Amino acid sequence: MNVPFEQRFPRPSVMGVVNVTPDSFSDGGVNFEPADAVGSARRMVEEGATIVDVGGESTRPGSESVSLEEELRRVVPVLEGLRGVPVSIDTAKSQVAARALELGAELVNDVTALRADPGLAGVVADHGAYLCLMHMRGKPRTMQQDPRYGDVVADVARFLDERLRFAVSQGIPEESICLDPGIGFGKTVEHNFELLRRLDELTALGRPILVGISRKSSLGKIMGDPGAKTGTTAASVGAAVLAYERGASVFRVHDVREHVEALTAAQAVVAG
Ligand code: HH2
Repeated sequence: MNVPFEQRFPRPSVMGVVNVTPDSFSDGGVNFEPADAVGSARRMVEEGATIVDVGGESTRPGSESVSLEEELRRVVPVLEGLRGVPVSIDTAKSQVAARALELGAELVNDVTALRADPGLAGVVADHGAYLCLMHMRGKPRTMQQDPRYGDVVADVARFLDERLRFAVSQGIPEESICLDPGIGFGKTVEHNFELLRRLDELTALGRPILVGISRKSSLGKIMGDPGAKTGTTAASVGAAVLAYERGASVFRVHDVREHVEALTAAQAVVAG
């Protein structure tokens, strides 16, 4: 039995992003070679990341899914090179998650919140892994086509609560689970910032909240470029600090050192 999520990942914890993909929205190709990915991940841990999130499939708006064989081909050499390093696997596929957990990963980050692969919940439960359940409206290929909600925060909260109950019903201990509003996954700029502004309504669900806004296009769009595909590091850090103040626990980021420094300062202000 693991220690509870909040003990393993105390507020604030930083999760470094390692995309082993040719096409991720902000760092596609940078870590496509296993040696580059392993080097980046190790540097992130030296810079203060609590864990690194290794993913072999881009979920950016408009992206197509990759095959099981291709996803394994991308991530397995990286996971082999990261033995002894704290790793999360960013996948919706049970076979990728199982291989990663065998190779030492401790957390499964599923952007579909256990809706894509009926075998994934069992794999997480059997391995006693930590789990991140994320909200997404629709699928990456079409999710940014006119997203609408009644009340985005209430809708996301209801969804996450339902997925949390489902995960627990599948034998995954509630103490092992964190929740994520899924910034940019079927949401407008306004939706994304409203979710962060009213984050207290998500922390009220009783589980730690993970936020991934790092470099996302909403941060570029509010700078006046409606066609922005990415945001800057400074904008990412600013949003992360305020999300921390509103109760977020884990920050999924590309620029680890900057976030660790800013969140350490924020913690000194907030917690003394
Ligand atoms: N965002 C991305 C991917 N995985 N997982 C969680 N839990 N939360 C997120 O916000 C999140 C995520 C998208 O960012 P990135 O991995 O940098 O891009 P891409 O999907 O293009 O690889």
